[in-house]
Amino acid sequence: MILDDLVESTKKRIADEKSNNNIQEIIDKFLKSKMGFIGEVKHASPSKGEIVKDFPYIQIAKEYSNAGIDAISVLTEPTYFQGKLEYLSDIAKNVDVPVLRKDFVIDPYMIYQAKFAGAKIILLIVSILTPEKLKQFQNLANELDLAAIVEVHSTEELQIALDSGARIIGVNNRNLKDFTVDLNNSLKLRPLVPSQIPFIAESGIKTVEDIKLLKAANINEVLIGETFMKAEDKSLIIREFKE
Ligand code: IGP
Repeated sequence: MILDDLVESTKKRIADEKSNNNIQEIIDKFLKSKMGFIGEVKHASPSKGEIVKDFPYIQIAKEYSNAGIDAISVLTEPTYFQGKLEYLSDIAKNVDVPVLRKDFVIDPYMIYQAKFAGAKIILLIVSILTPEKLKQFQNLANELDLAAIVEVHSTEELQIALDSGARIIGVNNRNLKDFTVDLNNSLKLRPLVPSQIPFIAESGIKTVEDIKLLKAANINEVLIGETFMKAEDKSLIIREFKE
């Protein structure tokens, strides 16, 4: 029967689209990096307003990619960050490195959207989700073969993240309530994360000294937005930070 055949071939087609061992590849890449970089494509932010006037986002993503970074984070939140999902889909089509949907994921729909737009990674922020939703969203991400960075800001949130089965941890050095930034937040939480879980330090990273400090603390990846966005020559600053 043609219909049976169609169901079988559709099953296979969808299974192939959903999964290609992406999560494990990303985890392995992050663990191997000592230390790697995630560059962020961000037009504006609530703490800084408009960060750059010109926003040739595909060009910026290509510069990051050519400079050998491990992933590209793309803000898709429109109101405070002037982001768009379209930026992400355009970038994903134009670079080979994995793209992260940076947004305030509160609905499973946003995870399907990310997958469909070509993202390989999503961000899940512990402080805006219940522990149940956090688990549910990670299950969905696992099913779609999307890596999830679970973002925390405190020891308590880190515990919730680890209990929920997080496979990648991001520590935000910026307090999302008052926007203060403290790199010590990453240094303090680093020893509490098992070594098989990639540890990403996020926000407020500006200087070679910052990089040295985080590298010495055994951090796998740093996520940098503003400093890279403002740099005239992105390959130069990334080279300096890599040394
Ligand atoms: C980048 P910075 O200070 O380098 O521009 O920060 C990134 O960490 C920051 O944009 C960020 C963020 C978030 C934005 C971290 N977590 C959650 C929106 C939502």
